[in-house]
Amino acid sequence: MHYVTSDIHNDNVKFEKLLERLALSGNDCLYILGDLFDRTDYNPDPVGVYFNILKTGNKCRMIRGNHDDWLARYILSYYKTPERKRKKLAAYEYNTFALLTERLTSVDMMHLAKMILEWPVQDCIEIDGVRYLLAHAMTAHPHKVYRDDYYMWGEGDEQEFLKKGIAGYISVCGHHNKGGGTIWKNGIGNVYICDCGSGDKSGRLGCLCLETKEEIYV
Ligand SMILES: [Mn+2]
Repeated sequence: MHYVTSDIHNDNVKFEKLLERLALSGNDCLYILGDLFDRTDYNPDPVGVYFNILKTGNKCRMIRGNHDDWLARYILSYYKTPERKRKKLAAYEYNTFALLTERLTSVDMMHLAKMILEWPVQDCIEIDGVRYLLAHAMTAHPHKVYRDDYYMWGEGDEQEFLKKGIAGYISVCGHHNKGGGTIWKNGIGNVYICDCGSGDKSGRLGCLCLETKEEIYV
């Protein structure tokens, strides 16, 4: 089976619960549509999230979100700055960077940053003859190429996208908790928004099975 989740936002407790629930085996695959990091201020565990994606190997496929991109670029700029000058750098906006440096070496930090920047901003897959576009905030037709921010931030006409999607494809995104804790779907069933507010105390981590359209929440 192919599953999609998004916007974990440092909540490794929910992420582990989801991995236990899915018990990925054989050819199963979980697509994580970005924003694995930042935001959560209750039990934030970015190291746990990172180790879990390493542990699952190619069973988890990541798409880059705006928060992941920020974090990776901050890490790169931090370690490229000579040690004596680092104190002068503006602090990272979220507690993720500080929490990571408590447990990871500079080599691990650079590995994480480079790994994040290799995550694509859009993926196109076909399952049982149905084509899917996966991106953090907004998808685009594969023949069109936009800059990364389009996919990570949703720089296009959002209302038009949510209403019509991309013809010939089912688009699955995250970025906004549009369904208020439930996976949102548009009227013609070709756009799904999976962000269910993980990272907020009252939020959930939502997961959609692409074959069955079953919705799983933890
Ligand atoms: Mn986002």
